[in-house]
Amino acid sequence: MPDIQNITILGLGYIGLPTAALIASRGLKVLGVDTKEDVVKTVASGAIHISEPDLDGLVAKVVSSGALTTSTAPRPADVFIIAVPTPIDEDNRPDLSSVNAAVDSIVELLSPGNLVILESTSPIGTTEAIAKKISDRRPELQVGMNGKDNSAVHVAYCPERVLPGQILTELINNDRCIGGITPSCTRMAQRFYKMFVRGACVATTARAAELVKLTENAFRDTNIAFANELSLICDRFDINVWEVIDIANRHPRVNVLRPGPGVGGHCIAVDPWFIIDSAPDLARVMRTSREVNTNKTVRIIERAEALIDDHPYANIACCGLTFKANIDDLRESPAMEVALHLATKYGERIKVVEPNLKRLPDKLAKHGVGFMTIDEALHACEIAILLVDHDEFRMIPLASRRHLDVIDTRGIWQDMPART
Ligand code: SAJ
Repeated sequence: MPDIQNITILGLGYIGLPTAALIASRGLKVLGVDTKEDVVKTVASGAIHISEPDLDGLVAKVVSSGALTTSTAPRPADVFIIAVPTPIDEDNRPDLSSVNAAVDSIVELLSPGNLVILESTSPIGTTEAIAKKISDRRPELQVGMNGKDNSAVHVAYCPERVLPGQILTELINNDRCIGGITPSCTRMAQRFYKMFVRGACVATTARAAELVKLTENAFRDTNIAFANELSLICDRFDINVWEVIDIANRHPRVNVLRPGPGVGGHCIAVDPWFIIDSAPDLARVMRTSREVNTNKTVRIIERAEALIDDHPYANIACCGLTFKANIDDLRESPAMEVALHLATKYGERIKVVEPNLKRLPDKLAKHGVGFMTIDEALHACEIAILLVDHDEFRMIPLASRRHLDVIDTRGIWQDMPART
């Protein structure tokens, strides 16, 4: 294998930046590229623009040692990693414009011996489409498109699988799934990841690797949809859903996830659509799961409105805004959706508590809602809508919240009368 010294990473977001910092800390020279100038400047100064435990110290270290540099434009390298966003549009169809722009930006820089890796979550066939794009523009590189396994430039897919909040540990320890467009592409990518990954680097094809990533998140979405559906059934029969799940999960082959106010974040609420879009006639469970999870947010809003309308003079604490516990990320957050809806309808009666944000998001502030600590809200409010299971909320003793009428969407205040 050619000597690997220089890595160019396209995209300095939640995955690209930690990956860049980790690789740089292993003695390789890394250029981090982002189209946003403010991101490039922030990282160049040794700071970070996202919140992730321990990332600030690592970035500061590798920037000050010169191992990580940044730019808005890529430069020639031995390995190119594409870690750009792949969102869905209003019709729930994958938007690959950032991946295509990233490939366009490197295609003229490629030289024999290079390895191009896609890490972004992508529909089946994307890695092959990248290889074809490179092959069309640079036919002399023989990018695995001739049926022979003799590419001069290797192309592979290796999806990121890390959990926000634990990214640095999981980047090192999780198993990776690596699929090249030819077997030698797979082998070269495996050797590269082995330079910094402790987990197994499991080999497969590019298409299978793309579907593995989508499968992981679609499976979790479906399991959560099952839990959310169960929570509605339990409500109808006045049964405590948390108790049902806890006891059912004592069965050695059952593992139901937890109901909540819906599914948020940029992955689980989005990725199933990549499969549904590719095979709409077959992906029936996945589509229904998406609908069940989206509808759960609507049901929580309806329940909250019914409770609030029964108490016309009460103040209401909306506890939590982020898409899950102990992070500051609001992307696709169902908690935010509930709070926004209630803010629009009840204005200053709504008091938002979000210990992971320094200030109230503008779209809530414009409705005149309050922004409080949990202690202030416990004094000011008679109703609490618990939307995120932050540690700060788990720690509140029963005595401090006994006076509240509560809708607990996360099941962390189960010592109170059930009202999930
Ligand atoms: N949620 C529930 N009930 C549960 C678990 C989660 O309602 O029992 C909700 C959370 O509150 C949140 C959403 O689901 O709103 C997603 O949270 P998450 O912690 O399940 O996952 P993410 O989106 O933070 O990260 C996922 C992970 N995928 C899997 O666990 C299969 C992570 O490993 C992926 O790398 C990441 O997506 C990604 O980037 O694709």
